[in-house]
Amino acid sequence: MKYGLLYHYWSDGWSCDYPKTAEKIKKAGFDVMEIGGDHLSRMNAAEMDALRRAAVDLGLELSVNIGPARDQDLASEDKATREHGIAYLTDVLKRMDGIGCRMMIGALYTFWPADFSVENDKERAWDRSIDSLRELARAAEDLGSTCSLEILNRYEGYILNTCEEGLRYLERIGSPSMKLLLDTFHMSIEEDSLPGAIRLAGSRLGHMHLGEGNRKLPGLGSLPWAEIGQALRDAHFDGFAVIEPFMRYGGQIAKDIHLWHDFFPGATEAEMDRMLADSLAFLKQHFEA
Ligand SMILES: [Mn+2]
Repeated sequence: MKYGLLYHYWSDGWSCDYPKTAEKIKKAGFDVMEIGGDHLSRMNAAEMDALRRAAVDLGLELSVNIGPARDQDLASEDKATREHGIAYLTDVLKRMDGIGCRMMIGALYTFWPADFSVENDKERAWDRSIDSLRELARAAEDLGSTCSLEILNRYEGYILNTCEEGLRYLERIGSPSMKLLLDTFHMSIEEDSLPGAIRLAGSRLGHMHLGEGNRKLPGLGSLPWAEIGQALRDAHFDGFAVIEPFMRYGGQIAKDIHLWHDFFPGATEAEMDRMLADSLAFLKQHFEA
């Protein structure tokens, strides 16, 4: 298992200077940088090369996090929208190959966040998205890449809310390139037992997102981290465990993830660095027992 961090930690907006951020993430002790798929999809050849070289020079592995837009919805009733989504994700997979990355993650089966102002037919959405993912799976298999489908809580999605659902869904896709992403934040809302869900996923667990129930860094809340670590060992998880904290108030990220209060008023970058270092040490202590 390798420890990673989502690129946005020091920022309150979604933009990112990746070579510079890669250095900070490495310096903080991580082995993996998770980048934004929308960024990768818009990078020119020179930007992709700079990112690839920064990762190689630092010995940092990469994963790509995608929250597809509405016009890229693989579960859409509209065939052209589904085709647009498949083409978009296939292009990202090819670009990943160019930067030496093999893991694409997120709610790839639909768009994010879901629209609950309309009537959503879950059964039909499964049929349509599963067909779309079978097509995407062929591209992933050809490139030797894996797609980890993120299970979301009820306020952000309706297609996959629990690990048990995710496993039935993977069964229907029927490709080794498709796995599950369990995120402890979403799990804390939907699962009876976090360690139980991890053990249930077993070898189908492709990726982990780590954060407390309020999306603070692991160790600052009340999730059962020692038990989560034991479950990851029991599942022989050897993928990327990426910390995905959302703690900064006041910018676009806070708006998008619905953070309406300031956890750490006036926190300096040095204090953010200290909290991050403490969290990584905490995780290692609880996961490597
Ligand atoms: Mn997540």
